[in-house]
Amino acid sequence: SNDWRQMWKDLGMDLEKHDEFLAPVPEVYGKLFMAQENRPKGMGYFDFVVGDIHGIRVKELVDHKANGGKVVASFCVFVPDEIITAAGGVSIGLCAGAQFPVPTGEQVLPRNLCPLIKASVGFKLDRICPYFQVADFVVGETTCDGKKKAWEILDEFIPTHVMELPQRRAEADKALWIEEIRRFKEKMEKESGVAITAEKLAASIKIANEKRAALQRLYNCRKADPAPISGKDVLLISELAFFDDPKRFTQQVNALCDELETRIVRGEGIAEKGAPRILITGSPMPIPSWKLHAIIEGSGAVVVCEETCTGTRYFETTIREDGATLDEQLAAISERALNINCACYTPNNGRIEDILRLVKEYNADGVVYYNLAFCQPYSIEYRKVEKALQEAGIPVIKIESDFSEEDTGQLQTRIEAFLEML
Ligand code: BJ8
Repeated sequence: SNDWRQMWKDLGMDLEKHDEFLAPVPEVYGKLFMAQENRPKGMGYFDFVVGDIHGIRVKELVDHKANGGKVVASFCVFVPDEIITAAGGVSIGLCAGAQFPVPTGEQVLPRNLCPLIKASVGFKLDRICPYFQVADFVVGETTCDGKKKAWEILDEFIPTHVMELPQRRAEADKALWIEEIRRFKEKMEKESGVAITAEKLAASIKIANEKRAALQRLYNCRKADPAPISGKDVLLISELAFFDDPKRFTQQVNALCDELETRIVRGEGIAEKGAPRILITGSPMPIPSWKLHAIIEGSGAVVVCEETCTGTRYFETTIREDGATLDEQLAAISERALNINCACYTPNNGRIEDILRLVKEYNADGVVYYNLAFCQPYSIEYRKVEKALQEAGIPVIKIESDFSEEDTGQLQTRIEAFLEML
């Protein structure tokens, strides 16, 4: 609408490029999402959010800033939202899953680098992401080498605070991370002018935990056969979890779960009963990287779980709510990150245990190991995961890809062959 154009302009966006970027979305979205038969009605809210993806929510953030609040962008589930919210800020997860800004990212980054990093930086340079434009600053982390070094470049374009994330989980690492959490708390207090109290932090921990609980409930629904909702729709919801107002989002996810739980009782599904059930594990799938789900579900299978940061790694680890003092709360927040099994840790055997557990919990027939091109931590970890799955008799296939559509045909052939084997 015209209102949004003025807002985008005020945010310093490149309107022409932005039009070009958004132009194909309605058609792609219509084909992939709206055309699904027997889709849960509760998806209506999420369709609405996507339909106005750069509108109302951005306006809320602009208004939030006009009222003196901060908007903080981040790229990793380790970054503690709770501290941002406790200082009256809004946290936005900005990981990017589109091909469009990748060539621009390549102007300042090497080409043989993870597309997620190139897209993220490309979005800032292209000035086509209003969330990036509205953000006061970015929080980066020392996870993989690619991200760690990209923050130095991104900092040229938007202030970037880097949290040093431990690589292991020994006592020294725990001490480092809690210090980083404290340093971030001080940074947030300085930026916002708001003192973070135990009371405020308790409230924001609760909000974040409720969001995680709603996502867990949604995932639990997928354990039914037939699955009451497609993997695509759940992936979309997980992606929107990083942008939307947390309270409203939680309410909408819970409303959808009410409907799904009724469907389960009635034996209603989005796929046929007995359709092959797939667990995806690996690199994150930020919006709009829907390609793999589209191929798998287009071939008659259903994705029932994602062991990714746009999946279980985002919500399975919650924060203890029994901390009465700030120190106890900060300790609880720091524990959470150390319990997330990201391949950036060494060793990271917890991830293998998670995958084996999730295959059982979700009754998966096979595992698709999704590796973003040039993502080394996940690519290297494949060997161990593959071995554990083979020993457990669970079929697995490794798919290495990016956000472009160039390899769709080839992936389709490989996935179909894999599904036939199950
Ligand atoms: S906790 S997975 S969100 S670091 S895909 S940029 S690892 S080269 S995203 Fe991640 Fe946090 Fe870990 Fe999760 Fe690097 Fe790999 Fe790219 Fe990645």
